[in-house]
Amino acid sequence: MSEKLLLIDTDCGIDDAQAIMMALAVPRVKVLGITCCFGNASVEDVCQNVLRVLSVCEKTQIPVFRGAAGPLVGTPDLPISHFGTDGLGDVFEDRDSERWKTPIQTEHAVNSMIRLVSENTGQVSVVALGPLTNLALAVRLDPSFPQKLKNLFIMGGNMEGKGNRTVCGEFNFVMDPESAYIVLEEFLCPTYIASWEFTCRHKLSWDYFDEWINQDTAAARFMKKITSKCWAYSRDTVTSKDVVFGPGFVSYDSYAMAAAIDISVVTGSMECAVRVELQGAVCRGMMALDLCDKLKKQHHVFVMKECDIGKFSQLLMGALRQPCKA
Ligand SMILES: [Ca+2]
Repeated sequence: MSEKLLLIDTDCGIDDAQAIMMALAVPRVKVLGITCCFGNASVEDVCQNVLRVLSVCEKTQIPVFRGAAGPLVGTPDLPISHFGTDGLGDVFEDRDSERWKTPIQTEHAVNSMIRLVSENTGQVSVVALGPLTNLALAVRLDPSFPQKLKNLFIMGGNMEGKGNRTVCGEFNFVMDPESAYIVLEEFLCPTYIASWEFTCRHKLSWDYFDEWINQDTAAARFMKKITSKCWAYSRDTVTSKDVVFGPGFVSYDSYAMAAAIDISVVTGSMECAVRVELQGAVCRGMMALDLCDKLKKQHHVFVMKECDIGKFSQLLMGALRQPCKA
């Protein structure tokens, strides 16, 4: 099977770390670079978090680029505490040390995306795991950027109008609705979306989680550590996810990553036009599905609906079997 080229755009919190590890664990996947965006934490923390993940997986040859520090419009709604103030559960004492700052590339994330995709036209899958600010900036700097992609996988948005950050808004889209709008209007490449509801509807059990983090590997010990004090991984915490979908463990970003690695993980999807609401008092940042073609948009996306949970859980289990031999 031929090698898959991935470019990962992330606001590296704990679930991003899980998704990135999933990609690093698959031998036929080559990660060209990881571009960072604000979101779960400041972009500075996000860069450091990615470097920690690469370090534990012994993949520090993969370049890490600093990108957008805030949304296109307005100020970032920080600090976010879903995964701790640093995005990785506030368990490390060497935050901001030179070890985690020095390796960050000097090239800006958006320039690096355009360069890496242009060097591999038609071959790169972009996996977007955070606010879509870097991608929106990329299409503004290079309008041909989307058509140079092989495809685009996004974790974000809604398919049922249910929200986690706001009443109807999913975190990644609500953090920068204008960027989400630009990407879904202007990226005409094949686009696959793992919405918040899709990920929650395919949650895994806490028994799976326990087995997963108790594997005897460096990556599993790392995951056990970063989830140890995080309220989002406490069985006693009731979140909006639990209220709407029932209890369980959801590795949100990993669903978009799994689809990028092996599209057969997605066993059903809705093919339709979508648009992000920018004006609504309640619905700003919500993704609307145009199932009856009212918008008359030519470009349709694939909104994931069904998942092969067996394949998904195997890919996720493998994510923590690292470092693995090349
Ligand atoms: Ca994320």
